[in-house]
Amino acid sequence: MDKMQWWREAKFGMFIHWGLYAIPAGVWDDKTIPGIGEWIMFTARIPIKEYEKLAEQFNPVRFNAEEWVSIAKQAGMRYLVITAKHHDGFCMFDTKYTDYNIVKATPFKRDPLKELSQACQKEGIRFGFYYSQMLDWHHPDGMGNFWDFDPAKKNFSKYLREYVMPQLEELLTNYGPIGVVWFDIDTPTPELARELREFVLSIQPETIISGRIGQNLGDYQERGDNEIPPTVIPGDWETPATINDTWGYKSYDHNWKSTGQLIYNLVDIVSKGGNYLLNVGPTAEGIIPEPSVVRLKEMGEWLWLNGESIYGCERSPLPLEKLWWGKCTMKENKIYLHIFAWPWYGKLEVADLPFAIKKAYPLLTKESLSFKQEGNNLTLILPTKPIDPIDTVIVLEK
Ligand code: H79
Repeated sequence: MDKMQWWREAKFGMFIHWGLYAIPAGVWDDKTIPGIGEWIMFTARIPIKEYEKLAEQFNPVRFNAEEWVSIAKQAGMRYLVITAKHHDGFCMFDTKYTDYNIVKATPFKRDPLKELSQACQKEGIRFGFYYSQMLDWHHPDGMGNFWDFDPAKKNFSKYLREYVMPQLEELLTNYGPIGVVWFDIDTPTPELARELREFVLSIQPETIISGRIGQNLGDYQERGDNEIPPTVIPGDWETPATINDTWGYKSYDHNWKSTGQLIYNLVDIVSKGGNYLLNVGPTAEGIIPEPSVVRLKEMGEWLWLNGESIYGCERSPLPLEKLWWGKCTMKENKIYLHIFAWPWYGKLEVADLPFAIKKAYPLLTKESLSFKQEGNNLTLILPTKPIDPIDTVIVLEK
């Protein structure tokens, strides 16, 4: 069976950005640092010797893997990807290749990836990890840190072969089946990218590798951060996205997208053939911010009732640019019309239908709607008011 099958059906995953940057949470030396929270070391040019000290304070005693996984599950998410090592180089897992890790350098001493991988396995959520293979601001041979190291003296292939690959081996050996390895920022040469890919697959051949391994060697295409393409896209692809404007926790970022917007984004992405990897940035105490939890729960409630029109669905058979009222997904003999803007005059015209319709009904009530089809054009009589306040799904059956 195709190793992409589960991923294609899943559609919705949880991204988790968690690391030392959750402690400053966007503030350094009493100054608010602009931009995304996990980049604070770079943006504020914090010397390694200073940033390292955060580890001594990192003690997220309220972290509970089962709680996080149950938040993902209740949201209707089918896979989870957590930062094992972000650009700051701090390892959120136990590793023998550096002491700069959560087990050896913090009072916490626990391995959250171990606990999360086990909780995921128990709940039937696919577990994956993010690993920054290109940027590492702590390793002398990793890329990106020009304020502590001389970039001209870096030996990147040595870092990749003698540090990144051994760590990947640990991650691919000690945490059970790995659904996804999420690389970020393209590996600089085709040779190194190929070596990296083959190394991962030599340990777990079923693991899916993100497009940002670079050089067109990923198993699917990764879109830009928060980028939803304007049209239907062929092949497997994913949009990684934030709920507010940061990945790593920032104490003062309150720019939360509404639940309606998040459901719209999910449907939009699925209608174009992609997956939605939606991020949460837990605090230094180990808590997923409440505004995120509330929105995920509301998404889950919608998905609980309307999931049939999302999971395992194919891209829209109708030209999306003509659907002023919403989006469209499809599965087997059914077309799902996702109506976000309710036609006030109680009638919907749908053009370009690929087949003759035998039945039409709202997914929530299953009560037949009357319709008339002439050729590829359908006129559908709608209830006077939407049934779901965000997205009422109408099923058209062949
Ligand atoms: O992990 C998340 C981001 O940290 C990572 N990808 C997602 C999934 C990412 N890596 N690089 N980028 C995002 C591009 C970063 C651009 C910026 Fe900046 C960082 C904009 C603001 C801070 C550096 C400083 C570049 C411009 C200013």
